[in-house]
Amino acid sequence: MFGACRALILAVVALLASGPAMAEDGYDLWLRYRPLADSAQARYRPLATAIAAPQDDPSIRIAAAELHRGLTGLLRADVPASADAIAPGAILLGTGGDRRIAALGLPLSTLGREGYLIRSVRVDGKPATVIAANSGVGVLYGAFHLLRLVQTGDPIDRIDIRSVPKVELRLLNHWDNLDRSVERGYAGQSIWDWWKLPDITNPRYVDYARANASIGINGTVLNNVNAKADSLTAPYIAKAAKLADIFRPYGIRVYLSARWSAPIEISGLKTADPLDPAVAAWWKAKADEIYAAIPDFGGFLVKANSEGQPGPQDYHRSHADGANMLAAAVKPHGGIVMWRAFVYAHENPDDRARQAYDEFKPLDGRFADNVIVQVKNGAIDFQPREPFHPLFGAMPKTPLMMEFQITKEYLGFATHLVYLGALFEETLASDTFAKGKGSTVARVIDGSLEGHARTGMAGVANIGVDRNWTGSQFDQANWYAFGRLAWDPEASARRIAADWAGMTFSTDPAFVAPVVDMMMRSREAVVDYMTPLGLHHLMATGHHYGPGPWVDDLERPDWNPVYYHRADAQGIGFDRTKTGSNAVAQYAPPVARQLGDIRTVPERDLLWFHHVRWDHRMASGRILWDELVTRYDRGVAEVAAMRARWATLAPYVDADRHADVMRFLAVQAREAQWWRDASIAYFATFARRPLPAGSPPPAHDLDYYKALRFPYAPGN
Ligand code: GCW
Repeated sequence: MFGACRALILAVVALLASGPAMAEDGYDLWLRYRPLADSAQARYRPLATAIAAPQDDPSIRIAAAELHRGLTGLLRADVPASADAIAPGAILLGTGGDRRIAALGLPLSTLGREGYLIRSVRVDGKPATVIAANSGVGVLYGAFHLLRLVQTGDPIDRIDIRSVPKVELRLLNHWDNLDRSVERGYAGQSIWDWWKLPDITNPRYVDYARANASIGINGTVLNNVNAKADSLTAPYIAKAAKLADIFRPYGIRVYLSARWSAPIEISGLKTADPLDPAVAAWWKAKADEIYAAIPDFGGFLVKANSEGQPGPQDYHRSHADGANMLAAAVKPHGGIVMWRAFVYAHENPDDRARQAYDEFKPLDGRFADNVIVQVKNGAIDFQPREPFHPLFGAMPKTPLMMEFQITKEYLGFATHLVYLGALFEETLASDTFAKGKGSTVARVIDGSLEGHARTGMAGVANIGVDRNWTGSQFDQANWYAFGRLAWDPEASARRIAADWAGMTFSTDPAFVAPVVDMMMRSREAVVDYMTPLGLHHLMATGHHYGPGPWVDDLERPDWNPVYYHRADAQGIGFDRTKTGSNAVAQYAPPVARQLGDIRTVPERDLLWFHHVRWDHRMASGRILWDELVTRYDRGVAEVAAMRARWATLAPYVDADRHADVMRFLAVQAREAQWWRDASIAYFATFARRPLPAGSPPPAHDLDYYKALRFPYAPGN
């Protein structure tokens, strides 16, 4: 009895002595503000003695409060915020309208509404740091930038930073339903408690806004693109308005997904034909109603005539007819319409990868000027790897915005550690050759290639009510990286990972270097153990979690994995060249030539574009079958290496989060093996060749993998 009691006391003492002062569960994200090392505190303190900020702008008040909170935590010193006199080492916030800022003669005119300057200056003869912008929100962004520098140990003396977002709309898309379920969400229920809104609000809404503002996200689509008409009824508009009120000072606008058939469902109209004047009048009145409640409402996001959703084609009208009618309704209020290009129909026998291009390309130039077409990064659907969508660069007269998926529907949900910064960067850096070399997707998205002022990037959110927000510690990095890349699509994913790891765990280089390396490799690992060499869409039915390359019995051909891999006795892969679907011809000629030739296509895209013989000789000298198996093995080995590496990093991370990540990696290791074994067991039935030397046989026979069922996996 005494022994047990003593052991308990010792355990408690050990716990108190070891870990940091506060328990870490991931809730604080990258805004933890735990004390820096003593030497760093000493370095920064003279440069952050006080915060001088005008009190009349709500965003600047928030910026000052955040700096106070952050610096007080990081420097273990009270850094007071006031509107008053400048002390040496003060941080001065303000816009050009502010007398003290105006006196500094800073070049604010080129910053736009959201850009900012951070500079070391002298005010009244005293050294100070100024954060200046043309709006309070610009100042808020600058404050978060300064905090990031302190968090990651970057110098802030003699500072001279100018930052302007390259993309106008930097949005999260929540696939959140009104009953709080989240389509393809793996971090618990929706954070929007629609039932209690607008009367009762959750403090999380504020922390959500802080986190988003810290990475420059300036808009949020609150509801699923598979929308319910109810979101557009008066009670739900009032709920959305409450959220908009909370988000406004953080620079975040609210948008809604609109269900095409809402006029029929809400008001009993006979039709939703976009050219019917009664329908147009209904949407105009609806827009007026929304703007009366939410004066800065951003506009609508629409999924139409896709996967069973209603749309203008139900009335033999085009996507442009539909988008333009809605655009006219929001135009007087300055609103926009984001019209998704994710369309495909099983009635259409064409290669699914071709369909969005075939549908939208002819509409180039036919969209109203407040419409922006939202295109997924690849032509199929958020796979571990896809070549860039052929629409990028192919619709020069139409602004196109990027849609990435932050939630990892096809990359192991929140369970697998996969850093998507590498995926986002790969797509953005891809060269469309639309206007010659250097016509990158990033330049289509930021408008510079085709001269569009309206630009945007959307990320399907991975946020839920889980304590750590995103379902796992490392999935926070994907939210973070999305925001940073939306601000600057040419930023480095590696650099962003380093910032995130430093702020989230530890800035010790002995920690950051191996973690960033692990993050950067993690994306290739998932490609290897799920869909190597250009394979895609091989997941089991419904939940999209585990492997199901054998699935061939779904009602729509283009939902079956066999449609995509086309394995047979000769070889494997989807022929998208001239001899096949010729989807490759949708790319600009230099790209089409490269991808369409088996000798020049990058191996990473080989089976996306070609049906390749099992004995085809690969760059490694191995035949295709051996290379495929080798890649699967490599993916499994990489996860083992990630586990081993993370285990060595315990000294740098609080025990709770370290153990949490360790447990997730154990699941990932088991499941990487499952993907590898099931896929190899299945493809071997076509290849009919031995495994390469040293590659172990699958743990079970194919029937075992085929019989596995997961009826309650999220998203089923
Ligand atoms: O990938 C598919 C998802 C659907 C999603 C759809 C889309 C919102 O499996 O759940 O529906 O994409 O992007 O519209």
